[in-house]
Amino acid sequence: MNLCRFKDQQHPVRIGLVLDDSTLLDLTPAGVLEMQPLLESDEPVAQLNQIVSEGLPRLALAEVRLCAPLERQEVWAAGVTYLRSKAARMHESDFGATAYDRVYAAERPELFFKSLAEKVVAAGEPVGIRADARWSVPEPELALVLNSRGRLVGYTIGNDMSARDIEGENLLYLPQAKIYEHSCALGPWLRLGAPESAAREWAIRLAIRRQGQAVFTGQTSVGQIKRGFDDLARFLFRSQSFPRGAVLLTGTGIVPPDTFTLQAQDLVEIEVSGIGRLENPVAVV
Ligand code: DO4
Ligand code: MG
Repeated sequence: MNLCRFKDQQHPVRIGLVLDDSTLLDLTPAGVLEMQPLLESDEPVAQLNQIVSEGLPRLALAEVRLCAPLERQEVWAAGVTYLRSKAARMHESDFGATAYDRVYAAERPELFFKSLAEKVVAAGEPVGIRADARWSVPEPELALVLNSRGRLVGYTIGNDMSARDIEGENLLYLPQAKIYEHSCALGPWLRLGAPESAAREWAIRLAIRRQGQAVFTGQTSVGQIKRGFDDLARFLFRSQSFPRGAVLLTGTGIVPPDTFTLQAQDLVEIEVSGIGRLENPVAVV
């Protein structure tokens, strides 16, 4: 089941169920005005199955604009959860290398704050590359949607945009490499009702297009993540509460070669086989 937030010219943001590639069901007449109460329920899929009835209006996906699939949750990110990410980061950073090596093996994961909900970019909106960076990459990541009790209730696709030269220069610059205007994209919708075992079978694919031509493609599998989702969620909720829930990016396993940097007007396409596709153009910020 795919739950989305959407908008058209006449109405404010509404909640819908994506039925297929071209149709969505508007849940407004059923009294669903926000995602949060559903995400707080123990059985959101069962609840949605009860709500969905023949009478709800069907809309063409092409005629609405999808909004980022979160409301007031903070967005956090895990790092160095794939061997590929560890290797790339050890290579980019001379005196930071051992930190990456250690965190990959340690019990405590790397977790960092990524974005406020209102700063998240939706499908189709530009993701940013910093004007003061010379090496910028997308990080295609599975995002866990956690409710206020830390329970995994769904997934979406995330792009943890990163300035690798700034990150590599000094570990203390990580917040500047990771948190800036338009540095976090989420979408296109939330996938509900898949257990971790199913999600671990999903493929993640990245394609970067420049003037219509693919200039980088890469692929990995969610199964390559070293840590369990419960483990990541438990650490995030240690000594910290999230009354509105949280979204947690799970790290990247696809890293373009060191000679590659994004440019303005590139198109970043991230596909997660169990969810869909998140596409964003690139702009300098
Ligand atoms: O420590 C650097 C960030 C790691 C990261 O974002 C990732 O592995 O995805
Ligand atoms: Mg990342």
